Amino acid sequence: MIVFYSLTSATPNIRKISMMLNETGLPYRVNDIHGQGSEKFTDDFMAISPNGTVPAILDEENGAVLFESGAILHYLAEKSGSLLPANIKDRSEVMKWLMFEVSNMGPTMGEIFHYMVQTSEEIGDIHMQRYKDKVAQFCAILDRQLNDREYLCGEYSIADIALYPWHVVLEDLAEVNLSDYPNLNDWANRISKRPAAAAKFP
Ligand SMILES: N[C@@H](CCC(=O)N[C@@H](CS)C(=O)NCC(=O)O)C(=O)O
Repeated sequence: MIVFYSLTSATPNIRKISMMLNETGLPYRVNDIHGQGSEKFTDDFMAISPNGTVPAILDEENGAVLFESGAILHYLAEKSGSLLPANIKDRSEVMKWLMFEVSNMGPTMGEIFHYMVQTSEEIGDIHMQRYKDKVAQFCAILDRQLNDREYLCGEYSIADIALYPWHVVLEDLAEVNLSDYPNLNDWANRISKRPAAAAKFP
């Protein structure tokens, strides 16, 4: 059984893992760590996730402990034998786009989310505009990648799962004009029809 450390509110990083668990059908149970801030920095949780972030997982079958959504997606793909190609060239392609998402879209949208939703601290317009410009740049790159593909790497994979929950909030948080990115929109519509994407959290 996989123990899925999560929060009651389904943030995009958390949704990536609930989507993946639902896609693979791996048995899991949710351990809700009850909110943000000091509450979740217990010794037990910090031993699981030293950066104090969710999502995190524990695989009770073999004792594997993972934090960082990209590493968790990779682990669940390996464990289930799905959504990651066996061939090294195709597999590297998926890992490349997964890394692109977790080191660019995730952190930049995370900053926007923090300043717009989680804190009343003011951030100067120049900083917020920089984040929004970066998100627009990522959208343009992704839209080009999807020009002649149904999914980021051809077949549906963990690279798509890492991106989809951010796409859902692009317009509201980063004021992205979704109609500027038609390939990205078609891609999101395709994924939205998958039962695992439509399922209520978790
Ligand atoms: N790079 C991490 C980011 C995880 C992250 O920022 N999680 C948020 C919730 S979506 C969190 O736990 N924030 C609380 C904090 O940073 O203290 C990942 O991809 O898993």
